[in-house]
Amino acid sequence: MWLPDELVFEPAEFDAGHAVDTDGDGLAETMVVQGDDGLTVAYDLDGDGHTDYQVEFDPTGGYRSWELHTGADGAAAWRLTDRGTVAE
Ligand SMILES: [Ca+2]
Ligand SMILES: [Ca+2]
Repeated sequence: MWLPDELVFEPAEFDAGHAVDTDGDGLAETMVVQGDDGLTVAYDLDGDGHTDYQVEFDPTGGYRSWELHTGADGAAAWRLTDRGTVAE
């Protein structure tokens, strides 16, 4: 069962020009965006140029992680995989 806010999730537009290669495989897969409402870390894990995993941090230390999930019918949808508070 999916919560309504999962259905309206809009991932960050992945920009390889501003991404970094954190695992050294030659593909820049991690992009960090500092916004007015917090920090967003977007990942293009399969290298297709589009975000498929994203973690959002709000100014109060809360976070949510989202994953692009492809179902058995091939349809892709975002779902919330974790949420919580970063330990201080
Ligand atoms: Ca990489
Ligand atoms: Ca991708």
